[in-house]
Amino acid sequence: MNFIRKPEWAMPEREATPEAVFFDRRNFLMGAAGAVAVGALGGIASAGIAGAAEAPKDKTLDLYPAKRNPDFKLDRPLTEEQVAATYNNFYEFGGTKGIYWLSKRLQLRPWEVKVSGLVNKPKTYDIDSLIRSMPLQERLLRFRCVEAWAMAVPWTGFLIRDLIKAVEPKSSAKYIVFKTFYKPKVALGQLRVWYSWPYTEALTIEEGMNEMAMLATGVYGKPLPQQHGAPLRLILPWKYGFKNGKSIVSIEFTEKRPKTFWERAAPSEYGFWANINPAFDHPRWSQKSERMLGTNKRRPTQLFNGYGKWVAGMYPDLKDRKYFF
Ligand SMILES: Nc1nc2c(c(=O)[nH]1)N[C@H]1C(S)=C(S)[C@@H](COP(=O)(O)O)O[C@H]1N2
Ligand SMILES: [Mo]
Repeated sequence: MNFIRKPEWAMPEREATPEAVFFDRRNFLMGAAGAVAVGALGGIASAGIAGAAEAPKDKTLDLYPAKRNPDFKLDRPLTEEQVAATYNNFYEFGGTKGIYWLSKRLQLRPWEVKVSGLVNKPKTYDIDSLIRSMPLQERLLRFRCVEAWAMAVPWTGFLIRDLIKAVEPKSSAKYIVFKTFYKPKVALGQLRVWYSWPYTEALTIEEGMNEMAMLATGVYGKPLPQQHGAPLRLILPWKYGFKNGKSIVSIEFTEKRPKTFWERAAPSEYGFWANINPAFDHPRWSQKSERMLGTNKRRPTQLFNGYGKWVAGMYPDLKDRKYFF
């Protein structure tokens, strides 16, 4: 149910980032004092810390760096790895950009991805076998958040279409719904009850079959770090960043279009399609230009982030606002 709609920007900082108030970084991750503080909040101390000795290893390391696809040339320098890795949106871990250290609490193995719904071959994949069964490639791509910051990043991953083909959707399937993990003892942002966890994003099957639609497993020639949505996240570079759901555990084929996370949180500001278009401003700011992370250089926003050649044909009316927020 969606009866509490309280966007992040409407909250005092104290509510928006409870974890930052209760814990300092070192104590939270490592120290006994941190464990006591966490325990006081109610049993959270039992949550696993990433890197614990018993955690199984990533069995895909030999796949990186993957072969670069030369079709995707950038018109701007790559964003520095450290810059991209320390300025993130990942509300599961808090409402600020500096959550990379909190995200390290997420254990990446074992990890399963359940593919279900209207398909002939539903399957729950172990993440390592899933990644090993798909052809990986690297693409240098522009990435644009709806908040008007942007970056240019080398993502490694596979085409969603290769997974779609493997599970054989039934003709009644119209949408693909992607869900992030739900582990509020690890991701304390998920204790904020006014959001509809787990983070949910979705595409039409046609969008999922598009050449530009990827599931990323790596970045900068290595497996994804937690803050970028390890071990599996969407990369849809013609859409605003919030469509690029992170740390996916479920992929479901449905007939009905779901309500996505940001559509539920603020439906007048964030829609289902979320294609990038400088001609349609966000209700609270302009989308005409974007700020590159690292350099702060401003660049004009491009229709479909410059990927119209691949994706424009999927949207019948480029004058209709519904496709562009
Ligand atoms: N599960 C989940 N996925 C998410 C988000 C989130 O808060 N939770 N934020 C989105 C937004 S708004 C953006 S801009 C991108 C940021 O990706 P990055 O941190 O890898 O740059 O992740 C998207 N995917
Ligand atoms: Mo975003």
